[in-house]
Amino acid sequence: MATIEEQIKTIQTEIDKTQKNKATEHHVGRLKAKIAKLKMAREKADAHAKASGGGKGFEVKKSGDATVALVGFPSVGKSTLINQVTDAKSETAGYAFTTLTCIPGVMEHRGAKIQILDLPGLIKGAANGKGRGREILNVIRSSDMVLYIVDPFQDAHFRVLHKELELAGMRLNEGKPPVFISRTDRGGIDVRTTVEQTRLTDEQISDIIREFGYTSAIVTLRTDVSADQIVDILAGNRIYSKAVVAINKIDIAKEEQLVHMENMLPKGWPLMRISAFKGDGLEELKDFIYDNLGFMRVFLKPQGQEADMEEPLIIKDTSRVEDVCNNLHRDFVRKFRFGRVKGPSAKFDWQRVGLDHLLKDGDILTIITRR
Ligand SMILES: Nc1nc2c(ncn2[C@@H]2O[C@H](COP(=O)(O)OP(=O)(O)OP(=O)(O)O)[C@@H](O)[C@H]2O)c(=O)[nH]1
Ligand SMILES: [Mg+2]
Repeated sequence: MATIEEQIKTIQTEIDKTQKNKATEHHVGRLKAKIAKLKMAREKADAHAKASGGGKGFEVKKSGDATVALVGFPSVGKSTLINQVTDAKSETAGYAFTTLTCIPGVMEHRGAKIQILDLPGLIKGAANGKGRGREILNVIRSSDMVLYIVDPFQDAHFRVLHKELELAGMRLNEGKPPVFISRTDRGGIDVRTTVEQTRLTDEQISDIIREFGYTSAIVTLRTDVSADQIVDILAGNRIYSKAVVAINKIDIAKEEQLVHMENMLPKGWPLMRISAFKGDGLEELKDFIYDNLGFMRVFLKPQGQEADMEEPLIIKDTSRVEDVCNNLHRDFVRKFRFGRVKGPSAKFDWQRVGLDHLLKDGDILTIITRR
């Protein structure tokens, strides 16, 4: 009997051999569903081994307001970079696999403390465990943002790495597809859709769902669904996170090499050029990281006291007064009477606001509570 690993490999080889087009989408979707199911079984086995004192990962303690993982092939300059922008001291050298574990550093910028994780270089096959790939990918999965570091002389690297992250269940710069599947007791698989389905027939969609062991379910589609999206929803362990790219070593690259590299990257992704070694572009990179994490600063002014303009609260830039309350202490929401805001989100100074008021970067906020 083949091991889970071997079964996954056999199916993956078949997928890789199959030409991807409209006619094969359903077939490939079923194969991917089979892999997703095998991986779910593997995760269960892994969790069991861990609980009984088996494999050691190198998870790190999270700290700060957000965590960013450095992802790149060996020798692209990840450690050189973390040494420049954080307090970490990570070994660097001109040969591959210098870094062997996860090394955290903290970057303080615009009042935020951002944890950056230096990781061993990833290689092809990482998602199947090559070069401690599974441990590295687990750390990446639990970060808030991926910062790809690419070498301008290796134009094929990015695609290889991106594939490994995808195989590890990461969906970068994508939203969760609007597909809802709920198991029912009987009635078969009932597909309901609000938009025209051009890629798969109802029967093909049902086939893929049945691979997961469902015999009856209600499926609601609010998009022209792909086989991959159905598999993603049923696999359940997909991570939809943000990714940005820094092209390193610009000090030794020609303009046309940089442009060529940029053309190889997915359209519309946030992108920057740096030289970690020379220090070029690093202040801009700090802003770039901060901006893409989607933070804002809110200055708190306790009632009857001066506002604290030194240490703002760093929160998601979509936050409301209620989120600030939750961040401070759970009693704040329960005892909340009203807030007062001065700054970009206020119509006038010290506007009175409720829990659902949307805040903006640079606001000063006072929360008035009941005793
Ligand atoms: N010219 C130039 N060299 C760089 C730059 N950044 C890093 N290097 C060099 O590239 C080599 C590899 O750098 P590291 O920082 O060790 O690379 P890494 O990505 O951490 O490598 P692993 O730990 O093996 O995955 C070293 O010799 C660095 O000095 C850069 O911006 N310009
Ligand atoms: Mg390194």
